[in-house]
Amino acid sequence: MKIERIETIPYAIPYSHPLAFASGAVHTASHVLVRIHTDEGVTGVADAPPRPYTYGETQASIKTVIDEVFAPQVVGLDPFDREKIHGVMRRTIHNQVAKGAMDIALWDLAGKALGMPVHKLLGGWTDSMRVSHMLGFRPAPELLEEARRFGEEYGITTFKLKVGRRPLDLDVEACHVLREGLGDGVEIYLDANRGWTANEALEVLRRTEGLGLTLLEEPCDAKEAMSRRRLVEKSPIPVVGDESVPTAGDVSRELLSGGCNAVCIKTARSGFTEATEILGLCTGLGVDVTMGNQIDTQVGSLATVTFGAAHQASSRRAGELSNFLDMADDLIAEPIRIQDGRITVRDLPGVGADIDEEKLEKYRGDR
Ligand code: MUC
Ligand code: MG
Repeated sequence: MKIERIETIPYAIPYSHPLAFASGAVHTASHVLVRIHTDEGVTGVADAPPRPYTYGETQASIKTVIDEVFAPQVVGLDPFDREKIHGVMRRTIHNQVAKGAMDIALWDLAGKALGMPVHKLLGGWTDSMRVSHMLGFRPAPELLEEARRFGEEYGITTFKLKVGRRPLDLDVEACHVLREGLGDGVEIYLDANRGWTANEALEVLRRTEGLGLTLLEEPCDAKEAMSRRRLVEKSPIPVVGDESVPTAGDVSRELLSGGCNAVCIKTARSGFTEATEILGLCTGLGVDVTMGNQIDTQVGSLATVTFGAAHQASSRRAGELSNFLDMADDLIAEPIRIQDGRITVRDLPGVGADIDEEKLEKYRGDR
C-alpha cells in the first residue's frame, strides 16, 4: 500500500460558549482536517487544532508544513512504515500539532486497513474513560452553575478549573465557591497556563489548603527553572507539565530537572506514537499522567479517548474530553455521547471518527 496524497482542509466552526484561559481564548475552532489517502482507497483522518498563542502554530502554518514540507517526502511511502514517515517529520523541529495529526491519521489508516479498532492496536486496556470538564474564566457563581449543570446532565464529577488570573483573589474565591457548592465528592484541579509566577502559585496553594485540590498544572513558565523547581518541591500536590512538555524529550528534561512531577499528554500535539513514548517515560519514572484537551473537536476528543482507554496508566484519571460541548457544531458524522460521566471508545476499524461530508462542505474555508 502506498500513500497517494494528503489533504489538508482548513475549516472554522464557532463556539457557542467561548473558552477563556490565562494564555488565550477560543471563540472559533479554526482547525485543519488532515486526510491521508492511499492507492488502495483506504483513508486515515485526524483533526489538527492550532493553538497559536501557545505553540506558534496556526491554521495556515499547519497546512503549509504538511503540504509543502511533509507531503512531498511522504507520498509514495507505505503508510505502515511509520518510522520512515516520522524520520521525515523529525528533521523539522516543532510543528507538533501538524505532526500529531499526521500520526493519528496514519494510525486511523492502519486500523481501517487491518479492520481493527485503534484502541485495540494501541493496548486495549479498557473501553471507556471518565470525563473531566474544563471550566474557563468566568465569575465564580457562573462556574458553579456550569459545573452543576455538567454534573446533572452528563454525570461529570471531575473539573479542571482554569486559573492564572490577577488579582489572585479571583481564582482563590472560585476554588472556595466550587468546593463549597459541589461538595467533597467532586474532584477539582487547577491549570494556570503560566499565568502566575511560582511564588504566586505557592500563595494560591496556601490560600486553598484544605480544599482537596488534586493537581496544579503549568502554574508558571517552566523556563523560570529555579523558582519552578522550588515550587515543585514545596507543593503538596503534583505539579503537572503541559505546554512545557509537548515532546518526549521535553518530558525527560522537565521530569529529570524537577520542573514538574506529573505530565499532561495531549494526542493533538503528540499523536499516538509520541504519546506512547511519553507514557512509557512516565510509567518508567513512576509519575502520574492526565489525558489533556487541546480544546478539541469531537474528532480530536475521540482520538484522546482512543489513546487514553488503551493503556492502564492513561485511563486511571479522568480525561479532559468534553469541551466539544461548547461548540456550535462538529464535523463528526456520529456524535459522541457522554453517559454517566464516561465516553466509550468506538469498536469500528480505525479511530472511528467518520466525517459528515455535508458539514465539511459547509465549514471548509478553501472553496
Ligand atoms: C490546557 O490544558 O491548557 C488551553 C490551551 C491549550 O493549548 O490547551 C488548553 C487546555
Ligand atoms: Mg493545560
